[in-house]
Amino acid sequence: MSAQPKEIRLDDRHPDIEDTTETVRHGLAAKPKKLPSRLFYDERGSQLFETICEQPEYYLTRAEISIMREHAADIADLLGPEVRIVEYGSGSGIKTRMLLEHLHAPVAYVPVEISRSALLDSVAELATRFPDIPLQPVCADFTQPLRLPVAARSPRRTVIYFPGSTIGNFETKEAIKILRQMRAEMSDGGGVLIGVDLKKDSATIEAAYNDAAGVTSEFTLNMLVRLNREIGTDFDVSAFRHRAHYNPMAGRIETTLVSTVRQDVHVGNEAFSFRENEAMQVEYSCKYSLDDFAQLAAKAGLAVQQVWLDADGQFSVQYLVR
Ligand code: AVI
Repeated sequence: MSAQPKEIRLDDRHPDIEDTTETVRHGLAAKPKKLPSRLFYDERGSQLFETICEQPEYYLTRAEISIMREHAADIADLLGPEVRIVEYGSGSGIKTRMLLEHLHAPVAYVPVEISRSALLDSVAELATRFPDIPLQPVCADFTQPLRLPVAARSPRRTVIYFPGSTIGNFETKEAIKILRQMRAEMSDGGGVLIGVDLKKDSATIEAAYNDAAGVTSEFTLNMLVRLNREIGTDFDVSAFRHRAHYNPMAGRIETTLVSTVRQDVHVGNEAFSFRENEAMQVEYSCKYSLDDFAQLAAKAGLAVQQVWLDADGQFSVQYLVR
C-alpha cells in the first residue's frame, strides 16, 4: 500500500507583490541601466535555470552535488540531532534531498520561497519522500526579516541552508545584510550551511555563463519576454543580446543585455532610449576565494567553522557560526 501524502499547512505571509512596472521604470532611468536579476524567475525562467544546471559548462551544480554526495553524512553529523533546517529557496533540488536523507531525527524542515506554486510543488514531493520530517513551508521573501513558524518540538539548533551560490547574486552590502539576517534567525547555537562558488580561471567561469547550447542566453533574454507579457513593455527581444563577462578585479560575472541597435522602449507611455551597443546590467554572479568569503561572513558577525570542497576545488559548501 502506498503512503498517503500528509496534509501540510502553508504559512502564507503574502509577500508583497512587487510593483514590477515601477521597478522597471526605475531601472531604465538609471545610468547605467540596470534591472534586478530576480526578474529572471518567472515559470519559464525557472525552467531555463534548471536546464542551465544541466549544461556541461555550468560546473557549479555538479560540483556542489558532488560535495553533498561525498560529505552529506559528515555535514549531518556536524549539525547533530534534532535540528531544524530553514532553507532559503524552494528546496526542490537534489542537494536538499541529500541533506534531509542524512539528518538525525530532524525536528522540522522550513522552506522559505516567494513563489507559492514552486513552494507547493517542492513540498508535495518532499512530503512523499520524507514522511517522517515535519514540513513547515513559508511563502515569503527571504530577503526580508522573517519570523520562523513555531515547531511542534523545540529544535536543538536551527540551521539556515542556502545552497547554489545564490549569495553570489547579491552585491556586497546586500550579501552582508542577508547573512546578518540569517545570523539573527538561526539564534544561539545555530549555523548557516551555504554554497559558495570559488574564484578560478576566467575561461572556466565565463564558459559557465556562455554555454554553447545558448540556454543562458535564452534565460537572460527571457526577462524581456516576461516584461513584455506581464507589464506591457515593448522590448524588441531580437534587438538585444546576452553578454556575460568575468570581471577579475571585482571577482564577478557581469551579465548584461546589449541593445544591438539604437531603439526606444516604452513602459506605459514613457519612452527610454537605448544607444547602439548600450549594455543594461541584469545580474552579478560573485566568485570568492575562501579568504574573501570568510571576510564577508565576518562583517555579518559569522565565522567559518568548516569548509567542504569538491575534488577540483571549484566550489565550496561552508558552515558558518556566530
Ligand atoms: C542562481 N544563481 C546562483 C545562478 C548563478 O550562477 O549566478 C543564476 C544564473 N545565471 C546565469 N546562469 C545561472
